[in-house]
Amino acid sequence: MLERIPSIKKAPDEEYYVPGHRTCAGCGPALAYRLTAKAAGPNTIFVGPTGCMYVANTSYGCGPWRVPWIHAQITNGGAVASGIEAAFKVLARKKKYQGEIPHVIVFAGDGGAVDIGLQALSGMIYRGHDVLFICYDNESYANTGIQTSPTTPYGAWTTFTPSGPKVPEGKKLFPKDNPKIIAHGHPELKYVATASIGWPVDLMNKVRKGLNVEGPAYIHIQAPCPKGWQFPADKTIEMAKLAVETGMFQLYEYENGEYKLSVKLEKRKPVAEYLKMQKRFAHLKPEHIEKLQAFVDAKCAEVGIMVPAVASV
Ligand SMILES: Cc1ncc(C[n+]2csc(CCOP(=O)(O)OP(=O)(O)O)c2C)c(N)n1
Ligand code: SF4
Repeated sequence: MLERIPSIKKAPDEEYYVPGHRTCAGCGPALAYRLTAKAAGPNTIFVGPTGCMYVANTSYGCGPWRVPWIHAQITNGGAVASGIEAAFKVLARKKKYQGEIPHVIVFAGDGGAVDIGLQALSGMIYRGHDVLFICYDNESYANTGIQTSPTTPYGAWTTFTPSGPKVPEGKKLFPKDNPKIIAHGHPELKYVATASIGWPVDLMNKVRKGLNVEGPAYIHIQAPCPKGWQFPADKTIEMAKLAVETGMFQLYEYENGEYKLSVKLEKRKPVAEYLKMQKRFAHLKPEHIEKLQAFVDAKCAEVGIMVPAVASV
């Protein structure tokens, strides 16, 4: 049983994701990995589907994990983790393995969780494997040079959604809401939460809760990407906080059919305050921003964030 972490002061000192990796300066997903590894501790196996948190961390021929890690295809993180979990179970049953059963954690990008990897994720949860599946959401296919994924926001520039005369907003589609897709229709699922690197203690506690349940858990972590979103490397945490404060990303746990909000907002900031900090939204016109604001208002209402968006002066 992993204990609740009451504060930053009481957070474990030990690092299981150590210095030395070719991630960008200010990389949000790298911080998400560090916090996840810290919360999970030594008895852990990581599964890394292809993406920045595989390629950037292991370039070249090395890796920053103090615990076992295995590469998976971007298509099959959930299936590889299922196999590892099943192998430990059967070896223990046959008395060929006597140690403690390790935590198995998939650390997948949004492509590897929400798009190309969704089928294997759903299958893993359906079969009830005791695995924590984490999506680190940097809102694009980043490692391949920033292409649109289903979590890329409406209106965001990517190399697959450039703004032009025919499509002035860049990306026309609104994002897929994976925590809610996973939360429904999977009877074996034990825990769903969203988290943000802007709230590290909350994030680590959700990781621990997800590992403590017996059965599958899914945590969707928003992790800003300075390269893809085009903001300065020292603004990553500010961006993570603004995402939550504007309601662009909602922080909650979903258990027994109910949303429990993790952060109490007195008011929301308008999405425009978030968009103007990132060059990926620089081409947006007022009508696009209005459309995005209406979408965010509806998303917030869905989970019970009822406070209005009020401009800060
Ligand atoms: C089956 C398959 N299709 C495409 C690729 C090419 N590819 C390598 S990394 C990557 C991007 C992964 O995106 P995501 O999962 O969001 O992680 P990120 O790079 O953003 O961290 C892609 C498409 C691949 N490796 N395998
Ligand atoms: S492109 Fe984004 S996710 Fe990838 S290493 Fe750089 S900051 Fe991190």
